[in-house]
Amino acid sequence: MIALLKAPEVARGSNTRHSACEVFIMGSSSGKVLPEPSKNGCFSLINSVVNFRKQETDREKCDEKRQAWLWRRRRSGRRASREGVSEGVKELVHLDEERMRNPNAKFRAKFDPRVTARYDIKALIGCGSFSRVVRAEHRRSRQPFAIKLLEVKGREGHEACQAELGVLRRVNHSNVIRLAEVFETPHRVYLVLELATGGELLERMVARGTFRERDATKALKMVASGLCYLHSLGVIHRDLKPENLLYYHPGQDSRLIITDFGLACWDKTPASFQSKGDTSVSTHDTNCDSSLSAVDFEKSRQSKDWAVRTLCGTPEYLAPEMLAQRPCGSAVDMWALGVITYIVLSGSLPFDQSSRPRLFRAILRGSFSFHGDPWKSVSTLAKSFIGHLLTLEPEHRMTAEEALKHPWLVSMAACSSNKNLHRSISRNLQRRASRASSRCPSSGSTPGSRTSMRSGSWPGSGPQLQRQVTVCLKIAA
Ligand code: PIT
Repeated sequence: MIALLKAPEVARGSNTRHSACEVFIMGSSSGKVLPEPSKNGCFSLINSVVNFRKQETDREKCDEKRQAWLWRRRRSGRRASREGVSEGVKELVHLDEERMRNPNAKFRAKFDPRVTARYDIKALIGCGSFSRVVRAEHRRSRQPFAIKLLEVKGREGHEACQAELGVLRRVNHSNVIRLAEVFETPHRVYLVLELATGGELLERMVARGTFRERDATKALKMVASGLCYLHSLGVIHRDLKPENLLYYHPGQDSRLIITDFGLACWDKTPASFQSKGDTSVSTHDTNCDSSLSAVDFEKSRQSKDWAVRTLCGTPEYLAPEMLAQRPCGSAVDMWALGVITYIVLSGSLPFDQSSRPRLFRAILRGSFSFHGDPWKSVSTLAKSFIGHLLTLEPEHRMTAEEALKHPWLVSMAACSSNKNLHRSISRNLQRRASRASSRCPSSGSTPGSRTSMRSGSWPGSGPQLQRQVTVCLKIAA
């Protein structure tokens, strides 16, 4: 039986969680992209790693002190200007007010001068508790990039960050976010990533006037392609959801990119050893067994409470083997792909119970249905695709390679229904969003959602969309 427990805050770098409701909310990373096309659309892999370990602690501390000093001066300055005090102080106040007028200055200050020497920080495009994503421009080439800033706290934070970096440094595929450069300091890591400006998967679906099965296959083929590549390397994403799928540019022909590797790890299940051989994965230190990261494992070991384990992910997308604490491999991503396909075709979730225990029971039973609108208009082939992904036993679940060979994807739904599903999908998405906001009106999202630009729903994006948040749960076995 699974019980959700309240537990103390667990720091883990980019994915640091805050206790809220019955779960820990993770400051998951990436952000909504403003629709600004890249100038030349090309991406060059710089692949350099800049490490300024030494003097950095001092520099960061110094920066923080300077900020605090400025803040104090601002307050005393305001008082001074009211009381007509010295010109010097007034100048400081002026500088500071300038900073207030320019909100970018606040997050710009978080960037190491060596980063800003190379990149012009343009705007904040995403924000989590311990990470921020900004749009930046390489000063010399004028090429646009996204820079993810990770606040790294303690040894655990470092380990988690290194795991994320380890994955990002290895990947190079058109449907997976590419890392260009890394700047490391003892307390911060700056990931320079390719800039995706085309918006998230559901956001784009809703923005269109039409959406047919063929459109769904186009998107899902790209996701399956990215997954096939990741799984061939032995990488498991573990937090696949529409919010982590970004279009590279706003055009119709844009590729779709898998982002956010904050929970990614290396596959160490026996099946992966058999297919890839020990050597390909043995050099990596992150353990995926029972869906516990090395850090989580260490935490639960230290807590001496072996009956309680931490599980990270987005509840609605968690595979049954994760909940059952069985060994988890790349099949967990395929389950998530099944959930995504279901949403893309209907605007609703296959497992959508209002309480987490009920939700988890439904997932463990694998009980979902194709009832309601618009399932009558959806082809049997599309339902077969979903059915092969939402299969309880991971060994029987379709792999990414098999998904790419499924007739629904291969034919691009040529023999499927040509009905426009857009209206039903938008209506279902909207219904879900308003249900969630009435449950938790302040956040506009599910109870306990993280406060970030990406949580809740997007203002001004037509129908309001509901986001599922990444959480860490303590589960009692
Ligand atoms: C973009 C635009 C954007 C977010 C991102 C990239 C974030 C990417 C990302 C986040 C991660 C990670 C790898 C990539 O591990 O809005 O171009 O946590």
